[in-house]
Amino acid sequence: MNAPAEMAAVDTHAIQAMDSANYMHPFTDTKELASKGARVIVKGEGIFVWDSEGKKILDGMSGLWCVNVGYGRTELAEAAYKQMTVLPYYNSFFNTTNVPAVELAKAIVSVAPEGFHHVFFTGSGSEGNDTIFRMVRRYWDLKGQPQKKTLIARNNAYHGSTVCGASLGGMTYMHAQGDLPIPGIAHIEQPYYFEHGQGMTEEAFGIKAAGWLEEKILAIGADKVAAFIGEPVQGAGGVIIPPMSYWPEIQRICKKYDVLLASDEVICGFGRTGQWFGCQTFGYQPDLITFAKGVSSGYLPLGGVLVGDRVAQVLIEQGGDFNHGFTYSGHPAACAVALENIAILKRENLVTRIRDDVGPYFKEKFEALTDHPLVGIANAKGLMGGLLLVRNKATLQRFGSDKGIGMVCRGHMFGNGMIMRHVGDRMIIAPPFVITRAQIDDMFALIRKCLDATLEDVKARGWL
Ligand code: PXG
Repeated sequence: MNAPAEMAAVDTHAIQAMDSANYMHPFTDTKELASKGARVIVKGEGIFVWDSEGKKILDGMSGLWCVNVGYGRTELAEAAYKQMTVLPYYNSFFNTTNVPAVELAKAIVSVAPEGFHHVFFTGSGSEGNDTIFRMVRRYWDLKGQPQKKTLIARNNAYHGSTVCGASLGGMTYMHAQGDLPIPGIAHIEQPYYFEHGQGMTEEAFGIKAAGWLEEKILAIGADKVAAFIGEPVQGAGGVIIPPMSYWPEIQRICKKYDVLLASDEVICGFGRTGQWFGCQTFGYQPDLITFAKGVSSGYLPLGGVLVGDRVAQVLIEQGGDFNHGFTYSGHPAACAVALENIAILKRENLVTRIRDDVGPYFKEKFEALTDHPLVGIANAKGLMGGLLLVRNKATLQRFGSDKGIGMVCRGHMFGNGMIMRHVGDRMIIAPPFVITRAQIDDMFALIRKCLDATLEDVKARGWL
């Protein structure tokens, strides 16, 4: 596919100059970026994007884990257009509602796991997790146990970038800026088999890692713990796929100590793991589910919380006002787009296709990358995967954080027209759901070429 004909000509240098003059990017060293100039993405179609120089790039990250139905979906543009011409915005405060929000809540409930009948809308995943933080505390207040306040999360988790989201998250480099986490949040170690489970079976490690939750609950006191929150698969943390024994054991522990269980499905929700929700793939029944990204395939910003019956009943029956919400909660245009997005997922069987067809095919190819000299471990679930770049395959010796091996590899990926993100010495991938088997073949040929280029580079640097 060549660059689509209608792509407008863009003056890259002019845009870069304006970019560095006025635009502060997220998670970016603005001074450094200004010295290099930002990459300008101008167009997307299917699984590809194009930059302003006309370079075609296979988007192995679906934007930022969100453009699941692929780029260039006119159905979604039309849904937004139609809704905006009728009612672009109205709020859901003060006893009002709007049609797309109502219809979307029903559509989300229709694909949700059993026991979920209510949806709270936000504008993003971070706001979704802020909502969970406030909602679980409200729940325990209403239950007459206001001292049950602490939320337990995990190291290397990502739950967003608001004060609460960053605090729930376990990214130490985020905590380091601005005295986070806020009080009332505790962390346990992540279920990363490679780092913490060597010498054990994966199954035994899953039980052990879940046991860290029990230890933490006992250390804090079960009467003070409100909830545990975790991503089914940690995405931004490097696609850390827990052993299958992990989540059911977490569930057992939460039940035992009467701790609410929240599943942050901002990445896993709406099909990424081959089921509508990651908790279905990993066999647990949370009380609350955060969603965002894939609900609208990122075409418009939208997030929220699926509120399980246990929590909803208390909030609704006894709660009165829940003093929480956002200007854009239930935004009509965003909801109209999400509604059409869910219709596409259903119409094209995209979730089942991940479970039965492209998912297993992708997994086989991804895990086969371990035959490459640089790849120590590679694991995939659904349409997401993570691999570890190593210096020595036999011993799984790592390069060391000073080397920045992931950055080097990412550079070769981009140089060759492939987007795979790095997290430390892990390379991660989450392509759009619409990827075909033939495109998967092409993608892995490209990835292998990039890994070869990385290997040559690493040798030239004398790192081996
Ligand atoms: N929870 C999870 C599990 C996420 O992955 C959020 C919450 C926050 O969502 P918002 O919409 O507030 O950004 C996320 C977002 C990365 C990366 O580098 C991942 C996210 C965001 C930015 C970068 O992988 N995930």
